[in-house]
Amino acid sequence: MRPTTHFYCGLSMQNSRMLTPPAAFDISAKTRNPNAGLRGNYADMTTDFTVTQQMTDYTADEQARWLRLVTRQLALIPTRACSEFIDAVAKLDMQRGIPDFAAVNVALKAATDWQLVAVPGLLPDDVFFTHLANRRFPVTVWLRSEAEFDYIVEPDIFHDFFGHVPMLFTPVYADHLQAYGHGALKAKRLGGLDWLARLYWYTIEFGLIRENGEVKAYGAGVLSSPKELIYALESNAPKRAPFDVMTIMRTPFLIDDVQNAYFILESFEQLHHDTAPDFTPHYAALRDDFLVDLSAGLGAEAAT
Ligand code: HBI
Ligand code: FE
Repeated sequence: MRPTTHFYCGLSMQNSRMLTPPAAFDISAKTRNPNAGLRGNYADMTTDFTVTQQMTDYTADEQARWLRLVTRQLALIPTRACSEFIDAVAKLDMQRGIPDFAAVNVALKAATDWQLVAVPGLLPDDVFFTHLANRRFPVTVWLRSEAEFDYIVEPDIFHDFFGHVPMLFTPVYADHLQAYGHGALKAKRLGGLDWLARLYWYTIEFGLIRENGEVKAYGAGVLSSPKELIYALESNAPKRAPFDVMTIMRTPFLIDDVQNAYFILESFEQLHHDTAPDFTPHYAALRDDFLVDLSAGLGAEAAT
């Protein structure tokens, strides 16, 4: 399936060397023509783009589909997800049904002081980052259709909840994500959003981490996709390189296929520490720099 609207993470192309501004996020156009542009119902949201999750709106078909999605993915994670993810998943009991964000928020508040907010779908960058900067994670309320069971481009509740929410229970990760929100808001003001979007992509979405000598997944895009979870960890095709902020910021990514490159953290402390500095001085240098040519390699290491 080839998506038509591409502004996930503000990047509209596979090779973001050819930088053009992302398609303007025009909610009014969406409300005028509900079939155009974004999925989701943006009509009933408040000014911060949040909605009320209506548990009774989920149909029996959707509950059944959720259970099949969760069950398939749970079978894959014990040997492939990082231990923090596995521990949180055990507490979340996602096989009980589509999660009620209000109930999860009680446990999440106690664990890391984060909160989930229900949203209609993709958000404009600055709205998304403002939520992160305030320890609020936007979770899409709708579930993919049956035709999208194996693959969906836009985030739905399965990607957002199964992929992202478990990691929010880990304090250092949770602190990093808030700091990322602040950094991204600043980068946007300075014209550096593409670099920060790549950082998000290769960490929060597609990040790998070494744990007791083995490579595991912590990125939501990897953990919510059966195909990519196996590919990212077990295929010889992609490059796997040590986590390096400046390399990541120069590495283009794919939004509609498995990645060509993955970056491996040594610890979540490394993520938090290496991204804590203010990148402002680097933006000028990055601006005149060339993107990494993945065909030439990244100093990649063999899969372990
Ligand atoms: N909106 N709901 C939602 N979820 C995202 O992950 C998201 C978004 N808007 C913008 C955005 N991501 C990106 O700009 C970041 O992924 C970098
Ligand atoms: Fe995501």
